[in-house]
Amino acid sequence: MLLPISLVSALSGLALAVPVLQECDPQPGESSYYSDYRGKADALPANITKAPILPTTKGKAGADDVLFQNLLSAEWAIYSFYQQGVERFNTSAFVDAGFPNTTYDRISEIRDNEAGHLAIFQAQISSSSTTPGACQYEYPYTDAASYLELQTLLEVSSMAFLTGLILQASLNASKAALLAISAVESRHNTWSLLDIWHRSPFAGPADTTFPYAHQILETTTLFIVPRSCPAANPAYPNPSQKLPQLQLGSKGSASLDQPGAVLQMAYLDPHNVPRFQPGRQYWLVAFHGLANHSMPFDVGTASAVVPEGIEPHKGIVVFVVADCAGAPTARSVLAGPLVVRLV
Ligand SMILES: *[C@@H]1O[C@H](CO)[C@@H](O)[C@H](O)[C@H]1NC(C)=O
Ligand SMILES: *[C@@H]1O[C@H](CO)[C@@H](O)[C@H](O)[C@H]1NC(C)=O
Ligand SMILES: *[C@@H]1O[C@H](CO)[C@@H](O)[C@H](O)[C@H]1NC(C)=O
Ligand SMILES: *[C@@H]1O[C@H](CO)[C@@H](O)[C@H](O)[C@H]1NC(C)=O
Ligand SMILES: CC(=O)N[C@H]1CO[C@H](CO)[C@@H](O)[C@@H]1O
Repeated sequence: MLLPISLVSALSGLALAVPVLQECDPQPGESSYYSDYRGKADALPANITKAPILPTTKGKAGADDVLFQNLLSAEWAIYSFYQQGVERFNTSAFVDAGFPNTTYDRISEIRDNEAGHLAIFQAQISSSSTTPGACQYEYPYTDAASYLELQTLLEVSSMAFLTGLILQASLNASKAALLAISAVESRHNTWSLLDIWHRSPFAGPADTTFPYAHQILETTTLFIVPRSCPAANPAYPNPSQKLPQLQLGSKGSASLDQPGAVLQMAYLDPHNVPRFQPGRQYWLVAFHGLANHSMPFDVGTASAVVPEGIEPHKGIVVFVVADCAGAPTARSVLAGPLVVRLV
């Protein structure tokens, strides 16, 4: 389909607004490189370095430098997930596991898009701040199917932290960049939901917003090989609350569209659990769409009762344990977040 001229010029205007990288590098939005490269080797042009870039000026840090340091550190993990998939699998690996013959090509293209995100985020960090480099990452997939399951979860989770980062951004340009990136992540998960899993690609009228993006980013540190990050990297995430992580307990699959059913949580690390005060009320807070629902949390059994009002089967729910209904501050969160995809 041909686009009307005015829309085409609006789109090329957007592309021109992308900050200038090194002179010879492909520019995201001005080059097909970040969509069309199909090599097995890293999709990083020579000048996009995996190493941290130290500050070259002493001025004041950019208003959103910390935000983009956090996001770039997360992006290294996501990019690496796709690069590992491109290296490990091929077209027949996915076909043999029962997936469409376009799967490997799509994974390669998403890998290229993620390389473009690296370039975009590197360019957003001012020369007065360190640009974080790559660590080594290990993911818990074992075969083509479990790889694609994790792919879907990573993409749907990215919506929840990108909307959270928009709440923290100072510059309007940063907000627009984050929205543009989240629209692309959303297309990635639309593809996998529809083509790979034959599910509805929709998330209801609004995706889920969760205000404490650094808490979701912290869950990605599980994939970092211990002590593999460059020493010069800034702390990640920043801030870091090192919260106990949640998972669904053995009875946790109680569907959220059954008000009154028991929702069972468990702690990922039995040695890192919240310290609850006797006699105090705690809450399991479920963020869904633009709203949140607070359920009294039984600290003894780590369970709560499913509330009314969660739209069944659509999008994601982000659960946290909080010491205050509605988890109104980052400090009120005592465990989580746990991102659950509704199917
Ligand atoms: C995919 O990889 C397998 C195992 O390495 C190999 O046997 C097969 O020929 C490859 N298929 C294609 C289409 O390259
Ligand atoms: C891929 O699969 C589609 C149907 O699912 C088929 O029409 C097409 O020929 C296949 N392409 C290749 C290259 O095998
Ligand atoms: C952001 O946009 C708002 C609304 O257009 C405008 O009032 C404000 O000055 C902008 N802020 C910056 C930092 O450009
Ligand atoms: C959760 O919802 C309550 C009531 O609508 C609201 O006051 C509170 O700010 C919300 N929590 C967050 C973290 O947005
Ligand atoms: C500034 C810089 O390092 N530029 C290099 C970018 O990469 C090309 C080749 O990929 C080199 O020729 C440039 O010198």
